[in-house]
Amino acid sequence: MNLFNDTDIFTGSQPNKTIFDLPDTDLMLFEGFFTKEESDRYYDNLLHNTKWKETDLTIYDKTHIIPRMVSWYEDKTNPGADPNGNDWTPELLTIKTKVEDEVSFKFNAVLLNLYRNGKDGVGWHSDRTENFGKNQVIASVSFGETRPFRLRHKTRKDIPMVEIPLTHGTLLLMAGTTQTHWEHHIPKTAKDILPRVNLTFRQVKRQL
Ligand SMILES: O=C(O)CCC(=O)C(=O)O
Repeated sequence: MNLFNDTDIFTGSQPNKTIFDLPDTDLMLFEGFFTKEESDRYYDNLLHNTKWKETDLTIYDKTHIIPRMVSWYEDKTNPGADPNGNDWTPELLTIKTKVEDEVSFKFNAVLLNLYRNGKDGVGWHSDRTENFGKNQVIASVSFGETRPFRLRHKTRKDIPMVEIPLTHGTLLLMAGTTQTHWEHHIPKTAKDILPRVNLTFRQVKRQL
């Protein structure tokens, strides 16, 4: 497969690293973290071999199907994990190890999101639940169509919204107090676009 050639981010063996100078967040972007060949291979594998499912969300007594497909993988030895949950695939474990080596942090779970087309997206939110802990470290890997990732500070209205195009093979690290002070969003678009697969690696510690 030879998709997403419209990008010049795959400049060599070293990813292009950006550290964002923003308050209340440790945000780091690695463009070309995976090579073009790796990215094409993982995209194809994850698109076709992941156990995708539709899920719903209830807000004010109304249930909505969320506009994307998801899949969850977690170490079964992790307290509270579903013993019948998905088994890690060799590809997911290889991606996880490469990310862990880069960021010097271990993850025990990943949420995969599939944005099938421009009608799929995710509304403003932060990833801060009691299962994940207060200042959780999230490593987000993207394959496929570039989608803009928007971030806004929850209380500092003087800080402009940040928009990061998450290109094929990119790693975005959200650490420090990012989830406490910032929220993020993937907007929908009327453009005719290809699917995008996103993986957010997390460390789940349940309060049992
Ligand atoms: O697709 C993305 O880049 C963001 C996914 C996300 O916000 C989430 O999994 O909580």
